[in-house]
Amino acid sequence: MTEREAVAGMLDEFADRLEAKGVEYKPRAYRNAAESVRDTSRDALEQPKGIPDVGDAIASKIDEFRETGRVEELEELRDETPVEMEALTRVEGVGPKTVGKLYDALGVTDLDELEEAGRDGRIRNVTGFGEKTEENILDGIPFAREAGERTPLGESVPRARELVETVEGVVGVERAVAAGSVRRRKETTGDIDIVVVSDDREATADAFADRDVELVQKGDRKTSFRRDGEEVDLHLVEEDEFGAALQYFTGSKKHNVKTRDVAVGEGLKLNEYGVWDAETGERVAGETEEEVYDALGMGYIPPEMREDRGEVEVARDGTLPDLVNVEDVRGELHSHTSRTDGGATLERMVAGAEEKGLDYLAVTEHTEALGVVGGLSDDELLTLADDVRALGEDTDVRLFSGAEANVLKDGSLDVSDGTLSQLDVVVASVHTGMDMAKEEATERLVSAVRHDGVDILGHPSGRLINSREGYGYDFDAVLDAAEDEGVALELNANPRRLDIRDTQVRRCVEHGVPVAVNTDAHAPGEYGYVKYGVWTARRGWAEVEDVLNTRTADELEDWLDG
Ligand code: DGT
Ligand code: CA
Ligand code: CA
Ligand code: ZN
Repeated sequence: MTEREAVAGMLDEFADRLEAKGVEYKPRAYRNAAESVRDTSRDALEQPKGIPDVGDAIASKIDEFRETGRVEELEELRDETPVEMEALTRVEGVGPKTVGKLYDALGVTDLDELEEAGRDGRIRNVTGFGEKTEENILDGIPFAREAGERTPLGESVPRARELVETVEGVVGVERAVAAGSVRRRKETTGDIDIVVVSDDREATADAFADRDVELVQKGDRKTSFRRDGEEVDLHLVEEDEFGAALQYFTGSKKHNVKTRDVAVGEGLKLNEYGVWDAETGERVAGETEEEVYDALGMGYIPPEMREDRGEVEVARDGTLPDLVNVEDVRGELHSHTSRTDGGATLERMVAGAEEKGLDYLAVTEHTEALGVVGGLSDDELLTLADDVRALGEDTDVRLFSGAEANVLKDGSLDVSDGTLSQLDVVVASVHTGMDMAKEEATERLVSAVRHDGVDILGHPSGRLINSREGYGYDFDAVLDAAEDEGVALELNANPRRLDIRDTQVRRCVEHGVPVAVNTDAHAPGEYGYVKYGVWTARRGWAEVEDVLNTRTADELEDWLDG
């Protein structure tokens, strides 16, 4: 965890615990501060008062946290309401307020006690709860339990990067590379695997045993420890084994089984140390991954594809796709500003896009039905569009006006056709009334896609990784409609969403339905989410032409007009 994440996590916990006590306004302030801290530069923490949304009170808590590793007032809040906040709020429909109420009424502190209270029918008797709520809570517990065991990629990637840097500084270490599911960019990861080349494996392992970590296992081939509740496996190898080890520990297990079968078929032996001729015992590869795949008669398979979903077969045929890269994405088609729930003004969002080197940016604000975030009326949307056009005169970024229209329960949109026709980019998304049956959800999404004004269907499933399962829907029906209508499906790149998911990208690629890799940025720092989207697109075998926003601004304009 970076220091910024740790500080932001502390502020979020503060917000949750204040909210659980029924405190008003303050939680919002802590949450805004947490968002700003995530968005700021590393050095800004030295002077927290200079960070947007951080006032005196919050600044002094940040100082206290950085000096002592704890915050007294937060400790008091934890003592007062000794609940496992993080675990409990993972249950769909259970927020900090609910946690506070259930603790006060029933003394519920963790998932087991929550389940027991539900089974005993005690939740329905708490004021403000009922039988239906109790049932929903019970339904959500298994998902919440499972979610606790895996870390979202958005957290494990920065963590792995930081760990690799640390490992590189340990005695004997010549090289360290993250492997496993982190390297394959799977949406959630179980633990972090790092392949470490060391010229003194014992000294390297010893050095870790001496560190301030919870050691799980120490050996000269593998050393494991826990840090911040997460397990890290260091796989210690020799320089000439590096490629074979990286290939093996990147996995997936199923991919490895497949590659080993291929090796056997070729009269070879493959393991984490290298590739050998099965008959003569002569070593034929091992130093690099490329060499390993080459020895097996395959082109280099990108880590994101290694899931045994046909990649070994196409690699043998020489027909591996040429996957899209982060640098191929030219622009952003889904963004927000402080006119609704964004954290930055339109001007700052545009300046941020320019700094990021984007060729184009669509400003797609929330619309009226999203009352909670102050969604814009038709008139306000048109004013925004005028402002966007005016700003466009003074910037190198091609600006597109737009909206993220709400798909209402009956599948209609909360913006008039006349208004939509005056906007360049229309994303349609479901934000409310998500408690619906599969057929209902499918019909709702299909009608949105069939709407004349819509260009992109936003975060189709509504899921939030590890916290909301999302409504189920018939993906193929939506895909067919999108194909008919020439509508793109969004791959929301926010690492909390990654929606559509990798396997659905693959279906889009097969059907020629364009995928829009959108960050849904609510602050300039979030343009950086694009990498998570591109990685997920790569897991779905997407090439440059499969991703809508790899097009030039002119090409995109043609697509929008077509
Ligand atoms: P995770 O940690 O659950 O997100 O998933 P992975 O893929 O990182 O799995 P992990 O950490 O258990 O092991 C890392 C890699 O090591 C895995 O992707 C493939 C390789 N590996 C581990 N155990 C086995 C095994 O029993 N057979 C084979 N063929 N490979 C294995
Ligand atoms: Ca792993
Ligand atoms: Ca592992
Ligand atoms: Zn949005």
